[in-house]
Order: sequence, then C-alpha cells, then structure tokens
Amino acid sequence: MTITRRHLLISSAAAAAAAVLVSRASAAAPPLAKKETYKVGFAQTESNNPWRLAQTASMQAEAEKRGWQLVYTDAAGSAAKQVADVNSMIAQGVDLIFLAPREEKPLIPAIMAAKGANIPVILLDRNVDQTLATAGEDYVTFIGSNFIEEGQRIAEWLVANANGKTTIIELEGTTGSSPANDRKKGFDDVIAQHPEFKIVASQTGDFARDKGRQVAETLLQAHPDANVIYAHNDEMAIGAIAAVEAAGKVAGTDVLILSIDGGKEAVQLVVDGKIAAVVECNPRFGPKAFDTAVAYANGETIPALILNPDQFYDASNAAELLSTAY
Ligand code: GZL
Repeated sequence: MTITRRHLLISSAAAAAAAVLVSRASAAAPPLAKKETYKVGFAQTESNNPWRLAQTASMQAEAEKRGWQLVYTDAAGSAAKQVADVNSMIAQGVDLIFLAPREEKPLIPAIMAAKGANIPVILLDRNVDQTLATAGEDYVTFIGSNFIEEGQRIAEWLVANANGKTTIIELEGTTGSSPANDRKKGFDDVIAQHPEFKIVASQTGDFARDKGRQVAETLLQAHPDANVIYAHNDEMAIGAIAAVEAAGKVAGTDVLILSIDGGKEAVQLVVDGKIAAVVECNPRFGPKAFDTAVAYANGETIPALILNPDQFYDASNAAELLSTAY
C-alpha cells in the first residue's frame, strides 16, 4: 500500500489526539522541583494597551528581583502564535510557564503539550474553557479576577444610579477571551432582570482604544437614543468618550460611560465626570505569580482559583483613591 499524504495527515492527527488523551490521563499537574532560581516562560497575548504593558512590566520586574531567567514572548494578538510561543518555551526546557491564554479554547493544545513535557503551567489573567482543561490536573491554577463579578458590579451600579439612562451600547473585549465572555455574562444577566433597561447593540472593540472608538461611533449613529456605553475595558471606554464627543454629546451628562480595568487614566476620567464608574482589574501579577510558583515547588496545596480583589471607583471615591490606581 503506498503511503499517501492523506495517510500521513490522518496518522499525525491521530497521534496528536492520542497525545492529548494520554496527557489528560495523568491526574496531577506536573511538579516543580525546589531550586534556588528558575528559568520560567511568560507567554503574553499582545502589547496593544497599557494594561498588557503593565502586566508584562510586573512579571519582568519580579523575575529581575528574584534573579530568575524569564523567557518572554508576545503573541501580537494571535492565539496560534501564542501556541507556537509556548511550544518554543517547552523546547527551551523552561521549568514552568506563566500563560495568559488569549482565547479560551485555542490554547488548550499548548497546555497539554506542556503537561506532556512535564512542565507545569500557571494561568494568569485569562482562563481557559473549563470543559477542556482542569486546574490541578492540566495546569496548576488560575490567578486573576472574577470577570463575571466585574460585569455584575458594573450592572448593579447602573441599575442603582441610571437616573433614567437605560438604553445601552456594549463594547465587548477580544472575541473568545474569558474576560470578554464573562464580563458580558455578568453584566447582561443582571440587566436581564430589569426590563426597563435595554442593550440595543453589543459588538467587539477587541480591548483596543481606536477600535472601541470606531465601533462606538457606528453604534451611536445606529442608536442615537443610546445613553449608556458599557465598555469591557478602559481603552475602549476612552475611545467611546471620543465617539460621544464626536457626536456632539457630553460624556457623563448625555451618555454614561462604564468601564473595567481601573487604570490611572480612567480613574482620572471618573474624577473629571466623563466615566461614571469603573471596576479595577489589576495587571500587577508579578509578586503573586512568582510566590505561587514557589509555594507549588514547596509542596503547598494550590487552590484551583486564586482571585484578585478588585477596587470599585465612582464619583464618591475616585479623587481619594486616584493615587493608588495602577
Ligand atoms: C483582563 C485582561 C484584559 C484587560 C484588557 O484580565 O485580560 O486584557 O481587561 C486587556 O485591558 O487587554
């Protein structure tokens, strides 16, 4: 029988599937040996906004402080490249990988490849589809915020403070990412319990300022009656302010702007009255991430979720807390 290219493709797919099945078979996540210092990977999603830059800076500073070698990669917005980045870290023989999975599903093969190479993975900031990978088995833990709660808190603030502004445009984060999925779920589920509120449009701005501005401009033209914009992050909220003003309206007076991240620029805009409320999502992961790796190496039990507390800012506290914003 001649071996055709089709046979080879089928056999390699079967081998990949078998590898995933095999790697999921073993119950525990790979161990981390106790060492003085480590060579660790940090696979970043992209560097397209201040939040991601702040996260990277925090990880690099912590590695520097501890004298650990950091293998840093930037996937430039591509989940496929992030998978390749993780595979390159595996090939370099890192001791552990810190991964911020850009989207919930495409990074699963990377997590399983690391497990198959006996390299532990700690998820930072973004999570993966929980039906496809399990903390404590396929990766060590997830460190980050409760994105559903972030969306809920913003919606509950709006319900309590709308003063008749109930027609909502939603600017979603990166499609397929856990913060976008969960910030939408948290917000929309609360709004659904209050029939006087209506989400008239919901579209991704990819967590980016200019895309957020463009999408907000388009949606404001389509829905001139909209008087609330809920952005899944500060960058899109700041872009939305520009769109509101380009439409000849006043942010904070004609249109309430709601956001998540709580960077200094957004909290200042709360002080200025242009953003009504923002839930913090702190990007400074370094200390907690590295402490968790050391605790894991020391044999401590690591919980499946290590949740960061998120500050809430509105006109009542923004001026007082501005200096503490990241
Ligand atoms: C949230 C993080 C999000 C931020 C955005 O943990 O993944 O990605 O909210 C960033 O600003 O792009």
